[in-house]
Amino acid sequence: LLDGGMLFPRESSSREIKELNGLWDFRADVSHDRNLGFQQAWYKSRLAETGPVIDMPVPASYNDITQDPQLRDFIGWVWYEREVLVPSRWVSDEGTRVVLRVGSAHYYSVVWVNGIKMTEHEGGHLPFEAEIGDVLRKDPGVACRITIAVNNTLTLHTLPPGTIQHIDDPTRYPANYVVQNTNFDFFNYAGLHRPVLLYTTPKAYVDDITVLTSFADNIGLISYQVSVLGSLNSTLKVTLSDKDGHSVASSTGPSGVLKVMDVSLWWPYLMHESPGYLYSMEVSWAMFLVDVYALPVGIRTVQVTNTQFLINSKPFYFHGVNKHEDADIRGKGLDWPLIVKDFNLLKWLGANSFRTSHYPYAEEILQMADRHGIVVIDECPGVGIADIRSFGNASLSHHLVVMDELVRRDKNHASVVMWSVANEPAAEMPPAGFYFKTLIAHTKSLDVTRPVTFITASNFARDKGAPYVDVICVNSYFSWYSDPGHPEVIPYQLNTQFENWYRKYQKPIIQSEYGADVVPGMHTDPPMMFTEEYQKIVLKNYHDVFDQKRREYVIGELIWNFADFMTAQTVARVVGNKKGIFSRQRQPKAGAFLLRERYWRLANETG
Ligand code: BDP
Repeated sequence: LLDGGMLFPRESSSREIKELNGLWDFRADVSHDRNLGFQQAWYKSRLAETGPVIDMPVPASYNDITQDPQLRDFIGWVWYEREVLVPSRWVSDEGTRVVLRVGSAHYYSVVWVNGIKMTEHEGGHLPFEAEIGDVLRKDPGVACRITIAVNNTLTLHTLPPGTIQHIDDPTRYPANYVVQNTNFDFFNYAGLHRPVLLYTTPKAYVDDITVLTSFADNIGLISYQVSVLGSLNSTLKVTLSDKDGHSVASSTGPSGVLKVMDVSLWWPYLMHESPGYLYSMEVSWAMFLVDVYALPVGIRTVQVTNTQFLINSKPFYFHGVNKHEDADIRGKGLDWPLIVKDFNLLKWLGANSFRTSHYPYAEEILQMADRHGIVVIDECPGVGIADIRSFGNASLSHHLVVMDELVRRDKNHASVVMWSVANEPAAEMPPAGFYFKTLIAHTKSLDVTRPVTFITASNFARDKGAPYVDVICVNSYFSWYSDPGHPEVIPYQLNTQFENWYRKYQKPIIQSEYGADVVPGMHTDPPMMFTEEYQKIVLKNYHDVFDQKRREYVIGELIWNFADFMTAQTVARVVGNKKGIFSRQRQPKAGAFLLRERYWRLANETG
């Protein structure tokens, strides 16, 4: 297990936050071996003193911010720097911890403060922190200069994996160049993707909280565990308040059970008139001047039978979407207007769920899902594990750490009902059996309450990971990647797909991807690939089979994809993947209206 918790930074009477979003100085290290920044120790003085800098917004991917093709496709280290004035009381008071937190930086990062290395972190999509108070105290009065070097290079042992190819054939190319090959279908956006901030806590502080929730009749139960760091000779208090701020249960000590009479359960929004109910669990001390942290908690249960997915003991049918963190200009940078727009579109659509394909999304998005009662399948960045070397020990150990980090970050979200440890791995390869057995067992040891799955596109008879999942999640693209132009094959092939998987495993099945590309505004009759009509007929043919099978053991359908998104440039992509039912700018295609009608009908029938 990892050292320490990763609670979302929240203000309280004992904690302050200073956001560092906005403009940072930026330079890509374009030197031949991409290592000049380290050789010249660019972190030692202001970045502007060692070379030219440009403005770079944070949070955002850097790729689409300038007109420079070299920066869009850059591979290697880029350097960010920002000077901050820290309130003097943070520095003068020895009793204050000052923590620097990076919401996510893709892919590998090194962080310095005033030229002193604070931390490094591997992996985009998940937060990391460093306590910087001691460094600030060395030189009080001096501005706090934060330098973050970020490298987007993917190798066989990163998650997701990739390979670097050196193109250096003088008979064909005027100059050498390097390509990042990947086995996933989205642009490898990079940079400081989520908020960077400073926050304070007292010296003795709440480091982590874990809640497990259940209920019996009308009594809700929250069994909690609080870890406190820094010594404190005082009793820890835990108080649970309802939405109106009334205290409804309390306890003392670092672990215990809160009993909530007449509980308001957390429900998905189509299953209840007051969905997404969250209590506030405040952890504090009897003494003055100690730490206070309030965690939102939804009380609900999740279970899987061999034909059903149950939330609060009621069958739940996933009618939802797969998404991406992706938009014009900001790439994968967190963007509130986009987040709120997307939730509005989910509700317009009648979607009750989404999968965080193919990496953990920002915590801010999961908090929205909690509050709005949208169900989430939380996926780690295990996408495109296809090379046999990526099933080796180095890769597996890193994958286990990523699951540690993911569960540590997301364990308390009521909206998260299942973990997905990978998307479309080469699960038929011999080492896949051991790999997924280990990975899934590890994830279950981290969280005993949620089912675990990975998303497969392998043959049912040869998939070596499927024996270990709780829910079978299958992607298929009948009449697209196979039998292109023949939507009439779908009923037969899809029925066979479901029957094969169910006969072999007797586990509930989610169609975790299906879809077709549409260039918005392209029309033909009879329908041809890439037209609005073709997407509609593909969807319709899939839906007919879902309607038969959902009465048996199919427990969900997630369209690929919610919106168009950017990919690498290939012959199969017309400025990105166009399988969205919304365009990248979030305008509906014909398929969105079809899906909307269906999802609202399903909402009335199944919730
Ligand atoms: C699936 C992948 C997804 C792709 C999709 C597609 O899981 O990431 O974008 O195919 O090709 O296999 O559109």
